[in-house]
Amino acid sequence: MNLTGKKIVVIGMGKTGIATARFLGKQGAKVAVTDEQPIDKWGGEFEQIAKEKWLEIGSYNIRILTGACIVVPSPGVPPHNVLLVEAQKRNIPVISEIEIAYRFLKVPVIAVTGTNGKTTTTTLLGEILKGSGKKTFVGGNIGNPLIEYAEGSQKDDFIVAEISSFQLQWIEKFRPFIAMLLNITCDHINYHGSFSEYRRIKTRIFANQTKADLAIINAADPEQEDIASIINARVIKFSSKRVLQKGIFIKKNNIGLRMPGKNEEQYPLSIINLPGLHNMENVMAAIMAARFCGCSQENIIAAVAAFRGLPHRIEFAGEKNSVKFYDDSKGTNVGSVARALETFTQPVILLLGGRDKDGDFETLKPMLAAKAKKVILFGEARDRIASLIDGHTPMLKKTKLREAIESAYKEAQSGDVILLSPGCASFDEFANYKERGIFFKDVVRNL
Ligand code: UMA
Repeated sequence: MNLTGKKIVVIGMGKTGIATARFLGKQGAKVAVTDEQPIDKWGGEFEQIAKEKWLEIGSYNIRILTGACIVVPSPGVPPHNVLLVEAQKRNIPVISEIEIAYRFLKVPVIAVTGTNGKTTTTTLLGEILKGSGKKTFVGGNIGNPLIEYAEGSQKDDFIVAEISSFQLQWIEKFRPFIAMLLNITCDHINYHGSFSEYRRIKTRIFANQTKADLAIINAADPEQEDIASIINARVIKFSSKRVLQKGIFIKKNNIGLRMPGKNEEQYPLSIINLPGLHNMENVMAAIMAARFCGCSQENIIAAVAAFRGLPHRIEFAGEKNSVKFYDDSKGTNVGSVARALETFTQPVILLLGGRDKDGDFETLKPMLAAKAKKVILFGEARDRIASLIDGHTPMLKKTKLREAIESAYKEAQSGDVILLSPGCASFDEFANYKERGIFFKDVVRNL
């Protein structure tokens, strides 16, 4: 990809936009950058490129597209954004940061996507590969853009990349040699426009794979039932629900891995230190990819057993008067709330709310009836959620998360679980889900 002298417009000056602009500038492109926010709100790293000769700071207006050869939107810029719509009208190619990075990568890419479990699976797979003596870079949507890696010396054996639907929206040739789709449930509807579009974009992770590549899919996910037929790569399935003739699955107290012509391998479930069936699925997907990369069963078992999970994902956050608190602040969609509820056998008081992403909360009703003793709704989304889940489960509404936690504790009895699994974004009250989770733990500590 020769970028010398070309005008490339980068929209959004957060982590991705700044790293992309820097990379393109180094490649000899003329980079025009813009953002809907005033310049003093742009990412702190912008200072490092602010005075470069190749950089032009443009207004957030279609005028910036004049003479552009390519437009690179940051992941958070939705497809209906005026600049993107206009660029397409003018036939200016719109491509994502991962696409540009891919064109310059020399290290094989393993890509992990799914509505939930991406970060856990990406991190675990990275740990297994590293524990097996393979030099590995872990990046992508997890927090460090792939384009930053493309800029460096690229000395690793593998890249494990967490990939979001936002990043897949504008790929062309992006072709991971292993791609996995963990699950698809309703999320990001306000960005993609509909669930079917979101689902279509998720499956693009397999779009450029060939028979030389591997696609790992979830046999227990109803949204993936007909997916194998559109994949060119070799397909291997994982299942938490049934034993497979070929693939990886749960069988009694073990994970079984069965491949044609090979003895069945067994990995005891007791080595997994993460809660819930969904995490067993994440572990199975990671094991499958690791075996394909040549990791031994012994090294895989050691790495899985050492992995303690990540913060804010059904994380135990303390106990007061025999009431247990769990922080699932990363549970920002309805599917993840269902998965979190599923993991508990005790009565749950659920804290649900924040900034709505047009979630299909009505689908939670059977799960709430089975698992939740009470729902405390909070934040901007509280009224909409209340109207969608109205029924058997008692509800309370509070404005802020602090009040919600305090009232949950007042309502709780010994043996109950108080679970923050908000099913919404945090931006009505917090900078991000991490800040919300830390706040939750702080309030719990001081109850
Ligand atoms: N902006 C615009 N116009 C818009 C939207 C945003 O100009 O229409 C500007 C904002 O004013 C801001 C900048 O774009 O200055 C932010 O860009 P961004 O939202 O794409 O954020 P980045 O800092 O580049 O972070 C992105 C991912 N963010 C999103 O996908 C929203 C990060 O994932 C990712 O870690 C990072 O790239 C590195 O790859 C976060 C995320 O929430 C964690 N991801 C979603 C998820 O996991 O569910 C997909």
